[in-house]
Amino acid sequence: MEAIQEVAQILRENADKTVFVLSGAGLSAESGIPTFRGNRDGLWNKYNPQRLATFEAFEENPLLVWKWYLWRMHLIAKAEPHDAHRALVKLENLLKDFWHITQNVDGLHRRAGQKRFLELHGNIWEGKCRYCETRFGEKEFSQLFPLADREFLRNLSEEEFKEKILQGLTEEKLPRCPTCGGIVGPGVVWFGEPLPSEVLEKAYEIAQRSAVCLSVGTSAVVYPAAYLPELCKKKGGILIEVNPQETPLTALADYSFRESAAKVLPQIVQELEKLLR
Ligand code: BJW
Ligand code: ZN
Repeated sequence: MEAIQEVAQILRENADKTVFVLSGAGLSAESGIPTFRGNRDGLWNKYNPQRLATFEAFEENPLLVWKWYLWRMHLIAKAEPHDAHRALVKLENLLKDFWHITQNVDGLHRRAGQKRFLELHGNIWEGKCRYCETRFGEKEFSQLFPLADREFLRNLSEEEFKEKILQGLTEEKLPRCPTCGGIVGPGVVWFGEPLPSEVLEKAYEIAQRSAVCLSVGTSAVVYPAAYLPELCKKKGGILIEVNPQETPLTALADYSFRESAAKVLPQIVQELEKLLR
């Protein structure tokens, strides 16, 4: 039997148990959103994304960090979910207790219609003051910082973005926290910051009880997220990896698909649908 069919069979056998996907930036790569550790866009290739995603970088140069985030927000605002996002929504509908645990902050899973998801690293459309811990929901944050409004960014052409944001943004225009006056940053989790505790606890609990874990489009080097598939495997679960590149999880995986998410996930779901018919 082909590996795709075997995996579909495994999902069918476990359709009444808990199954989760751990996803990373590779899931949204085919929507045109760059990964963290892959090829970089020319504009930003002199900066290491891993160094920009820290509070130290933000304290040192909030304008640079905000320009990088707004550049990504502009891409995300224009991006559309693709077949792999939609395949994960179908899995949620076909399986009894399916969870999509994502490291992605782009929200494309939600836009595709996913309901049972956990965002380990936060949400790029929200705001967070690191000086007093005040959090701002998307709506509230776009009022505080209209340049970060999703609709505004979606309607901005490349040229307008360069003019208004890359050239026109100054430190004085950055959002200030109404409580403490500090510069508010994006509502994501940077290196050295704790993950939201309720979300992480729920993710551990799901990983421990899951019969199957699919790791999709993540380099699996950032912890504690990368621990979730390991934990599932340790507890006797089956591990399936979808990634064009090898990762530290490959050696642990029962099945490894060296292909893109948009190619493999719809095939697995199609086979599963046949089995469940
Ligand atoms: C495709 C594809 C296609 C391409 N289809 N696939 C234990 C051991 C060692 C270190 C640590 C540890 N525990 C904690 C740490 C420290 C640190 C860490 O993990 N460091 C390692 C890098 C060494 N972790 C943390 O700091 C975390 N916090 C923490 O642990 O806090 C503890 C604490 C407690 C109490 C008080 C204080 C602290 C926080 C981690 C936060 C990570 N944040 C970022 C930025 C988010 C915001 C933003 O988006 O800007 O999250 S960094 C970045 O990496 C982002 C991602 O979510 C994350 C993971 O990357 P991901 O998604 O895997 O992307 P890539 O680019 O790495 O991989 C893409 C993959 O896709 C590749 O493999 C491609 O091949 C593949 N691909 N196209 C399928 N079409
Ligand atoms: Zn504050």
